[in-house]
Amino acid sequence: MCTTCGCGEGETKIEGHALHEHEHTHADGTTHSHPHDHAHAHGHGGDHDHAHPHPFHEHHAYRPHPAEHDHGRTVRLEMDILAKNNAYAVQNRERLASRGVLALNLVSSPGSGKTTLLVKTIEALRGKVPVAVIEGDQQTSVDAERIRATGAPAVQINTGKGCHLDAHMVGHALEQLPLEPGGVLMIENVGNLVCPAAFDLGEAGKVVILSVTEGEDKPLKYPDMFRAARLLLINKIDLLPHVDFDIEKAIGHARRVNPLIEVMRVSAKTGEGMAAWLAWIEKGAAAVRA
Ligand SMILES: Nc1nc2c(ncn2[C@@H]2O[C@H](COP(=O)(O)OP(=O)(O)OP(=O)(O)O)[C@@H](O)[C@H]2O)c(=O)[nH]1
Ligand SMILES: [Zn+2]
Ligand SMILES: [Zn+2]
Repeated sequence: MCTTCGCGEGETKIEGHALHEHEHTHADGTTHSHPHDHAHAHGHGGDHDHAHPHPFHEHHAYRPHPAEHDHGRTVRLEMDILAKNNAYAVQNRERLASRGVLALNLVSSPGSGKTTLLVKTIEALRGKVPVAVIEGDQQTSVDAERIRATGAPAVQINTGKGCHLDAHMVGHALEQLPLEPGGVLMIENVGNLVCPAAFDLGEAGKVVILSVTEGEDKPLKYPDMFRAARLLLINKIDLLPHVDFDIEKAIGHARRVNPLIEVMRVSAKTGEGMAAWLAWIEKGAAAVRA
């Protein structure tokens, strides 16, 4: 996981502002402010560790090889980070449930077509299901602008060096988004099939997007992600005649790591297969509203 990959917790920005630049209040009423980011527990459960002047990750970023680590310590740090994340995920999930909002976490490699798919999805659901979007990217707000052009509200999270969204960032982004009852929150994660698998954001489900230009062995190479996902969307099927992608083999590989995964074939470009995806979303939103 990312305790060894050098990603930085201290560089997160939401709509251009550092995560803890301002005083803010969490869903459970905890209020705090920090002049700069550091690893801390926010008092949920009482285990503050403000002793760290900078992110855990920075301690590791310049080590030449993970084998130099004390492995017991690495495992403890990972468990600590995930335990804190999971506490925030619980808060996010309660908040979304209380508003009757279905949240989906879209994960994939870079360039699989997530933003294009989101734009087309929002346009198709217009007038039926309100959609709000959290956009995760390392540096730019290009994707959030593409979403806002559809008229849907979007908040951009920039993770800097960070390779995934975590539940704390998503909780703060939620403070800035209108969440309509019966609506859908789409979270476009950072393009990365590794780290986002480990972080529960409080979503109802992860949707993994694999495009036909990527190779059918991805599910075997990144099994954690395909195991964590509820639905596999195979995108860019309009390109199938032009690429060496065995779609049945890809589905077989996905089912080998996750026998329960649902699979849909779509083209965000031509609209082929989109009806099944839209129906799946509407069914999910109705179930949350009920
Ligand atoms: N042929 C084809 N191209 C597609 C399809 N969906 C997306 N694309 C193209 O794929 C490229 C990447 O699409 P994006 O929507 O930006 O992908 P993304 O997953 O949001 O990318 P990152 O946010 O950078 O990870 C663009 O050139 C899209 O036009 C599709 O169904 N068919
Ligand atoms: Zn995108
Ligand atoms: Zn906070």
